[in-house]
Amino acid sequence: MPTAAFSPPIPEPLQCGRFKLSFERPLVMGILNVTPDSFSDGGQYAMHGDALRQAERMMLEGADIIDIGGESTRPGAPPVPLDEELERVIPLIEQLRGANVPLSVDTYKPEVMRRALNAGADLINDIWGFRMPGSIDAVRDSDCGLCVMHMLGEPQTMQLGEPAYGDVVSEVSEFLNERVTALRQAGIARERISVDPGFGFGKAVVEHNYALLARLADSAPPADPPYPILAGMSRKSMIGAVTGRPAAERVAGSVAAAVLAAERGAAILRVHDVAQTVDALKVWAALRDAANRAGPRS
Ligand code: 9MG
Repeated sequence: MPTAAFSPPIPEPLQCGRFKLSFERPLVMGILNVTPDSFSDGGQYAMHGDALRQAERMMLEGADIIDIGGESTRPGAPPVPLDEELERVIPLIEQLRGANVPLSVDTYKPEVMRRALNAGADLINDIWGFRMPGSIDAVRDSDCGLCVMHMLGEPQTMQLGEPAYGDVVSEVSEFLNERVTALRQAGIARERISVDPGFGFGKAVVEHNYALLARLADSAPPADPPYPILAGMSRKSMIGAVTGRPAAERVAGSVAAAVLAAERGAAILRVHDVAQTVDALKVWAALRDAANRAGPRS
């Protein structure tokens, strides 16, 4: 029996504001939390100067996208008022706009989306999957990329009870399909849309998150060519649960998860530890390319 060549299908390029992102190799999105209560940065980058230095470091380390967030999404984190979020995020977009890197903004608030796009953001990363009233309108008339994420419940309460699914993978896929259909019906081009199963957002820590990782491609809407999948597992509880380590010591586990997601078709990996993830993905891509050159083994 010949062994299949090692090649998850490559999605079409993603239209992303000033950029068109190709996925011949998985891209690395560096996390820039501009929040005093960030779950893994502990607020040390809350100052804009620190955040800028952190962004510059991630770019030097090979980040393909910078994801700027002004409100923590960790379970139980309190919502941030609109003005506060704008003050955290907009000056950073303005200052980073000159760098040749796509700028993503992690927000679900339509007003933040509008202001971020006016300031020069290239991608809107919405953990609410563009369900907030006005959010689709806020992005419709630009050419920004969108990341549509699955979440069960909301950040304040999502991990309080035991999240329940029949089959988590098919339910996430159905949800993302419904959201993508709503975006397409609103006139948003297919080439602007990426999808995300939302690791840690209303999922049982081990059972659901690892089922989604195991069948990552099936968690996306059925589509040919596939929508690019973004996977964010970096330093999350699903890594801590199996390694027994606190957030600051989850680098190796997070890098392993990123590689395993790339192998299962992830196009973008959202990570804290850019340098380590970039290196690991280079090794993975070299193996993939060698396996593909060799063709099927008999
Ligand atoms: C903001 N944020 C935190 N975790 C995330 C994840 O897994 N995916 C996306 N798209 N955004 C996330």
